Amino acid sequence: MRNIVLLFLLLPAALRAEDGYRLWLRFDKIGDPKIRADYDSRLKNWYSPGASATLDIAARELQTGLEGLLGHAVGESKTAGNAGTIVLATPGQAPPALPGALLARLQKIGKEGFLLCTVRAGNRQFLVIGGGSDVGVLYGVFHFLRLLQTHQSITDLDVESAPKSALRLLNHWDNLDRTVERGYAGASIWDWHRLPDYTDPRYVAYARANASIGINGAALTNVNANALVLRGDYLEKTKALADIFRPYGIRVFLTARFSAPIELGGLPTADPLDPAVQAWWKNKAAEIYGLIPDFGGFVVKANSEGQPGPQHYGRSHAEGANLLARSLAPHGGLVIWRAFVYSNEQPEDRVKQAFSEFDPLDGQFDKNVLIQVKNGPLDFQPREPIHPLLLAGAMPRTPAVLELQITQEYLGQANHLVFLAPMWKEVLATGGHRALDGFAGVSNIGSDRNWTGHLFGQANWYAYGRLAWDDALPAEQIAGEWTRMTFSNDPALVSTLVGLLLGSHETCVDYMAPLGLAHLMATGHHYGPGPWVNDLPRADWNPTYFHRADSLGLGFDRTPNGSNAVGQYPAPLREQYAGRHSCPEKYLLWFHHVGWTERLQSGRTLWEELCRHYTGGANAAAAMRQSWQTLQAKIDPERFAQVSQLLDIQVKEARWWRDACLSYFQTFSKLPFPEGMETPGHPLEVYQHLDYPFAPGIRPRW
Ligand code: GCW
Repeated sequence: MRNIVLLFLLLPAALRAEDGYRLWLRFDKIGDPKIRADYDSRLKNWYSPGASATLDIAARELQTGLEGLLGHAVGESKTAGNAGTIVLATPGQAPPALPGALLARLQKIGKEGFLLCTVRAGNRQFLVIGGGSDVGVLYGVFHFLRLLQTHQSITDLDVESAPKSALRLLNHWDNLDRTVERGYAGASIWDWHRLPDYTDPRYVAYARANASIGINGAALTNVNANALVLRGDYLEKTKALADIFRPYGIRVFLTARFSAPIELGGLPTADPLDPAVQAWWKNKAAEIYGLIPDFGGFVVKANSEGQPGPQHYGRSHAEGANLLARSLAPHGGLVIWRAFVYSNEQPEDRVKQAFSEFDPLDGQFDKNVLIQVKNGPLDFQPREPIHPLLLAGAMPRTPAVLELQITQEYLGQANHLVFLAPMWKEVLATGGHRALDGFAGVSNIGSDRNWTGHLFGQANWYAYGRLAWDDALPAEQIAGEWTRMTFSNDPALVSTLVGLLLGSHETCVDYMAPLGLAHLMATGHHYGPGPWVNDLPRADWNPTYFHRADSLGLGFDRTPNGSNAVGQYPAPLREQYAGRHSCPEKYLLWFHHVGWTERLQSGRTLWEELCRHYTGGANAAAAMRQSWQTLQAKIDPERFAQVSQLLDIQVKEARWWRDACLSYFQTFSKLPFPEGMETPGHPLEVYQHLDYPFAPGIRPRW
């Protein structure tokens, strides 16, 4: 047996099965002898000042990371100032060898911040990984290892970094039965049935991966919530997870079902003004904090898509949020209240409803309430303009969390390679957005061996963490880091994959919903095109409500002549979006109804441009596959094959989206395809009758 283990360890990394489980935390021996020799000469051993669970993890990560990358043992040093020692330090546990100026910087850096610094003392040189606290050291270690993994120079290192937002959360839409709403990577990783006694080793791997990119909180359960998770036995299960995550700097949040006092407490009402309801939440909060002293708080979806909420009792969102906030406040907990609300009974344009509902409530929320706002005003579509609640001036007295969707519900799910950092950067780069108090990312993690279903889904998890830490990071840098850590530093591979990643979002927009179109997908599972759907019980669930195709043209008029959704934007965006010619073409049909033969900037008509975008997208998907194929010799067979097969699906489905949407829109435009352009493979009815009853990720029934 021992021989087999030894044999495995001696096998070159390339020959081991590469199933993606290790994510970007791969510490295989650096191939380039020059780079390795340079690191070798500077990194002899490590010193840790003290004992805490977090510092122990940091030291262990540092040691195993270095041993892997350098290919030999790297031991612990009992003293801090020797040449080549990597010194871990916090303000409270700084060894005497640490220069005073460095200590002063550490004291100012904030709990989660870190400092990587080369120190020269006489003719000795050592390296400090300092943190504002123990978890800062852990973040510093992961960042340092990232520098080595990506072959950066560590001569005269001086890197200082601290997160801009205090809340960097994952939101899992995981149900207690282990199904995952909008999950495409297998079952939920939370094995509720066997918790708390059995703790899957994956929980540690999960916490470690998140810590490596600075994620510091997780809401474990679906916002379409089940009250059961607040029952005593489930709280014990949550406690087991919280205990595992704590040393990694991760706090646990739960989703609170507004009607829990009825369902769990047996009360006749969940009215926020009812004293018995208030007492129930107070006791529940005390029970939770008795088990989990650092519990983060509640994430709440209320009065939205059938979820219970304060409006059932004639109360406002503020009254509802404050009910929970007051139960958590004595313990330091937060209420993260989602602004994703819309109602069919409301005749108002759906994209206006969240702003209309929430903006007037500014100033009415308790201090420990934050509003969680999706990046766009509709619903995680392939492209949306920024949500007006995220712009400066909106709700200035209410802290805001930006909600991004990592799981690709509307972007090809786990079948398409779509790198989301460029899309998120579009929102973050919109002029005049407000300061963000936190980030929430709807997770794409599941029980699949490679965590995210599509190997490249890992890039979106990674990018989310990096951007939540520092939203100024360029998408290109993030793509480069991920590629180098996940595959290799081979220059041709890096430039090919970075190019492929950076172009993939625009490609997907082109083949799904170009020029500002949105919500064209099929019903329920949201998989594939369904622009023709117009028979759903709620008007604003129908694609036809959103694209407004008719014999004259295409697009939703949201100017003052139409729904005036532009009126929710401050100047100068308001005027820019309202003007037919000043509106960026990527948002054109979101804000304007444009005639089929009207000319766009290119001089071509809308119909021609639409055909060109859809066709260009389908062609670009084929080009993505081609560029992946050029890398075959540089990538291990397992990962190469998985991605190749999924790219085949993507190419096929890009074509499907193009053909289905263009065939359908042609029934309105009544115009021929531009000269030389291929026509759809099938008549429209064929696309309309495709049916995917078991597509994954559908919302379960309660
Ligand atoms: O994107 C839509 C999804 C729903 C989801 C909802 C929300 C959790 O289709 O599945 O419900 O948004 O964000 O609440």
